[in-house]
Amino acid sequence: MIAVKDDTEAIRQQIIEAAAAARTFDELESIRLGELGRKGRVTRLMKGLGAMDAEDRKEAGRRLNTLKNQVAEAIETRHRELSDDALDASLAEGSVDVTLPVRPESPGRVHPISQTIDEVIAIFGEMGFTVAEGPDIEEDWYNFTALNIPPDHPARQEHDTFYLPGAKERLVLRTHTSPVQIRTMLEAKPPIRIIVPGRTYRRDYDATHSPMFHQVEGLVVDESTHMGHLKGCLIDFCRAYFGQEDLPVRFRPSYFPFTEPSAEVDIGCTRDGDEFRIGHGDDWLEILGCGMVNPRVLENCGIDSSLYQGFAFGLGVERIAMLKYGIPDLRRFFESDLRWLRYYGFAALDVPTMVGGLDQ
Ligand code: 2NM
Repeated sequence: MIAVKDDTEAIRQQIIEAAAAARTFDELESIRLGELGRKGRVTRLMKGLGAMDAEDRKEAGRRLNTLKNQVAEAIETRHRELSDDALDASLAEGSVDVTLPVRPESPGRVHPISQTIDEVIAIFGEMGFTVAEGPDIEEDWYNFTALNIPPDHPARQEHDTFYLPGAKERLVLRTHTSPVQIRTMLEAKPPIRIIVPGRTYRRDYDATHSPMFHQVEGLVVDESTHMGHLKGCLIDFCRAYFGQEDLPVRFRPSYFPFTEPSAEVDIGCTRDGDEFRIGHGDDWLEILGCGMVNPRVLENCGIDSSLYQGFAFGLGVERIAMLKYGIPDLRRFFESDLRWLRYYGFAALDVPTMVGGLDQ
């Protein structure tokens, strides 16, 4: 019926050459359909196998299968080459010389993460908090043990946390900024009133999680600090940050190893499918976690828990930036796409202050 041997050899040559010569994805796709599609040439040859006698079919079947695989591979190879070329072209087109000096007539934009952190600092600064910082690479004791996080807690598992290789003391990329609170309590005597903005790291990556993200945590420790202070402070923060004096704020019981009692803080919103509006409504959005510092944590830091008590809280910067500025996908924050930054970024001199509200 068909001289399978000669045919396959000629067809193979022809297709491989055609695939290698394709200049666009469309050209390549029409070659693929013409050969391997439902009515493609190779597909038709394979359908012809049914009409052969058993002996010929065995030999021809083997040849056609090999042909099909080689053709598919040639097409895939060309597809990869075209993708690489497209990437190279877009990199060349969008290249940025980061060594160039600033042009005063067209200054850069402030990244929404920096802007949001500055806004949070302005609000808590007004309440008397100072900013504390610490290392991104931490020891296990500061990141977990001192915070009363038990050995079997999921946050400690390899699966969720980046551990550094080769160290005798197990080093981790901090999973929250709380180790800075621990370092502060070890070094300073109460009263303590700090906020801690910074980078944090967890093994997670999708539209709402990035392996590197930002938190602001806060800590207040004094002789008579109580839950009322926690509530007043965080209600004020939510209302100032979202610029709504009567924003509904709700405290919902929760659990953290490092606080007791613990709560999640929600703000009021109206939801309509994926769309929502912050403010009065019959729905709630979670925006931060908080609680009274567990006395064990105070004792771990050498603070006498019979004399002192405190409250602490933590929030995700990307999350509150997305909510306030209507940014839909978290992954864009870290792609350094100048078009995105021009759109969502802030003017360099738009420094947040509490005078006249944050978002004039
Ligand atoms: C949160 C929620 C609740 C927190 C506790 C502490 C420390 F060190 F004082 F114990 N720092 N941060 C804390 C408490 C953080 O983040 C959602």
